[in-house]
Parts: sequence; structure tokens; C-alpha cells
Amino acid sequence: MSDQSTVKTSKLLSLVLRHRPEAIGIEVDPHGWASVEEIIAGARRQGTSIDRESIARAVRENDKQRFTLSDDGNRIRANQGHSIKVDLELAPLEPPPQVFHGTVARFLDSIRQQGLVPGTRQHVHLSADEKTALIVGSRRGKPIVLEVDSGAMSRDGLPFYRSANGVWLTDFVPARYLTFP
Ligand code: HQG
Repeated sequence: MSDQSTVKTSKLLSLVLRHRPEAIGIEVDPHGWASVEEIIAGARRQGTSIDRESIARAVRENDKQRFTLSDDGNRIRANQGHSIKVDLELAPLEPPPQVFHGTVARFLDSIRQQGLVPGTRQHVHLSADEKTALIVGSRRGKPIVLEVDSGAMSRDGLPFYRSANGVWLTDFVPARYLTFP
């Protein structure tokens, strides 16, 4: 179990690596990498004290393995979840025959009409197991799990990717591939 300061560091890393690098005045390169030293300096300017060790711990102990450190430990990137435009250089990969998406009842009408859209993120997030989808949905209320016919999507030429931490990603899921409970 991570302690509170590790969770705080992880939240800061998620914010700046996925959504708002400018919040601490750093830059993320086209492939999502940022300099560890720049993050430390940027956080300090905002009055947050982190160092290489606390960043390494946040990466190591992260419940979802959200981040990757480069081999030399000098750069870091988020494995998924970006709203800023980055190319993670993920190769299309054959998905399992079905994957799952966790959501809540208030989105269902719109999902029936539009399919699953990435919203502010770069991809629609899907999981190979139902349990993970339940956890994702429960962030917003009583969870509802939709089944995605990823096998049919793939046969129809719609590509899937898998992030370094095992999340299945795709650009868009047309409603015809969804099964509603
Ligand atoms: C919904 C967390 C209306 C969708 C999680 C979701 C995940 C629609 C919300 C990762 C819609 C977007 C991503 C449509 C989709 N109309 N609503 N047509 N299509 N939605 O947060 O999948 O902890 O961007 O159902 O564990 O909830 O950050 O996506 O409810 O892996 O690492 O729009 O974020 O990971 O919400 O979560 P999000 P998500 P981290």
C-alpha cells in the first residue's frame, strides 16, 4: 500500500504527464516523455518537494503501473490516459474476443446513440476483465459494464492497442459492437 505522499506524487505526475505539463512549467515531448530533473525543479517552484527517489517510488508502487521511467532514470512518461496529444508508438495488436468498458447509467442514452467516444482523452479505455471495468465505472457512481465485441471490430479493421500497463485502447467504439446489460 502506498503512503499518502507517494499517492500525492503520483497524482502530480498524472496531471503534468497526461493533461497539463504547463501547470509546473515543463514540456512533454511528442512521445510523452518528460525530464525527471525538470519535473523536480517545476514542482519545487510550486512549493512541492519531490526528488528522484520519491518519483521512483511513485512509479514502482503505483497500483496501476501508470508510469514508465527510461532505463537511465532521467525521463518519465505516463502509460495511458493522456488528454494532451502524444504518440506512445503503440503497435496495433489483436485484442481478446471481447473487452469491457465501465460506465454509469446517465451516459447510456448518449452511448447508444454515439457509441463510446474518447471524450477528452486520446483513446477509449477498455479492459480484458469485467472486474477492472466495474472499478473504472464505480469512479462515477453505480457501475454499469458494457461488453465490446472487439473480435468483430478487429475483423472489420478497427485497430486496438495495449498500453504498457495492460489497458486496451481504441479510437472509437461504434454502438453496433456494444452489448448493453
Ligand atoms: C463516457 C482511469 C456519453 C465513458 C480509469 C466514461 C480508466 C460517454 C466517460 C481511465 C460516451 C469518459 C479512463 C458517449 C463514453 N456519451 N458518455 N458517447 N462515450 N462516455 O475518465 O474510461 O486512474 O475519460 O463511459 O481507470 O472512465 O486515470 O474515461 O464514463 O482506465 O489511470 O465518458 O481513467 O485510469 O471518462 O477512464 P474518462 P474512463 P487512471
